[in-house]
Amino acid sequence: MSGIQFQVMGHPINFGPDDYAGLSSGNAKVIWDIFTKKACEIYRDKGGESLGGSCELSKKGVTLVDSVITKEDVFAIKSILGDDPEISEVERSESPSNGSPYSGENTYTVKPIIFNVSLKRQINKLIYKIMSKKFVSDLEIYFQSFFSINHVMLSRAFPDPDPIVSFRWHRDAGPKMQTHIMVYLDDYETTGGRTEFVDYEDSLELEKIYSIAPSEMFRRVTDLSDIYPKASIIRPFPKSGDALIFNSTQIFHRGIHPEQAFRDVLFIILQPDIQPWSKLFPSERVFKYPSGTSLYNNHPFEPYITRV
Ligand SMILES: O=C(O)CCC(=O)C(=O)O
Ligand SMILES: [Fe+2]
Repeated sequence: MSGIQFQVMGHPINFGPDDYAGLSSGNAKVIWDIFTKKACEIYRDKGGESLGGSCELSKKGVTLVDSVITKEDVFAIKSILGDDPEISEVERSESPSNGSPYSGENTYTVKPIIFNVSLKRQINKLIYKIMSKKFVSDLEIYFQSFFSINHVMLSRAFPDPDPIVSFRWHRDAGPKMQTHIMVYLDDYETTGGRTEFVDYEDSLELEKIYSIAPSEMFRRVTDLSDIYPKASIIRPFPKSGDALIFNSTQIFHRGIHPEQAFRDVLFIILQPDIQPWSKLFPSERVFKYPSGTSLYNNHPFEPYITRV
């Protein structure tokens, strides 16, 4: 590791021998665990609050926050998106990765919306609104560290009688504290589209009997009642402008396709970081995903490395 220094805002980050061994291992999970640990240490050293564990998000792994943006904000973004499912910004997504029984089939009814300049501008504005002082401080207490926005996505889901991928029970690949904010841009009552969750405690039980690698999408199920009838499923009913916030790598979740109309959602993907989100935002980088299927692809220390 000689010749490489890690610095945050000019201050070196100190590592122990175990950390160096972990960093040299090339194992993304190990490297992310070290990064997360450092992020918590730095946050504590800066006098960050240490009340983690008390909020619903910390206890259950998911929470519904009402009205993180206003109806006017929703309207502003909807008027850029339009309501024609075939609008040019919307492209049919790739079929899921090769090897799944769905490869090549044209049945994948979720479309990532391609960001144009006005969408990017509007989303940046919305993110500043959502990230109020209180909202950020609550999230820091949950993370026990600073956090940053890894990327944002806009997706439009259509009715689909045979749900696949994110619409079957799963956990995402990625660092342990990876947390998604789903800002619903439609009322559940209008579309029927929503998202369901199994809380931390039950997710720990479920993983013992339903252990599926992120690549094994075809083994994912839509119904848990045979596998784990006791699971208490959390079923929020979001209105447009509400946000679902959840730990996507530790708790099981699945989308429910809309029935009547399409469901638009803005996703903001958060990961622990060693400096506040606003130091790394705005950035073109947040619009760059997907570059791969795993968020482990991003080396968390990379922005902080100084080669000497
Ligand atoms: O679209 C949905 O409701 C599910 C989203 C999901 O699986 C995720 O954000 O990781
Ligand atoms: Fe997911």
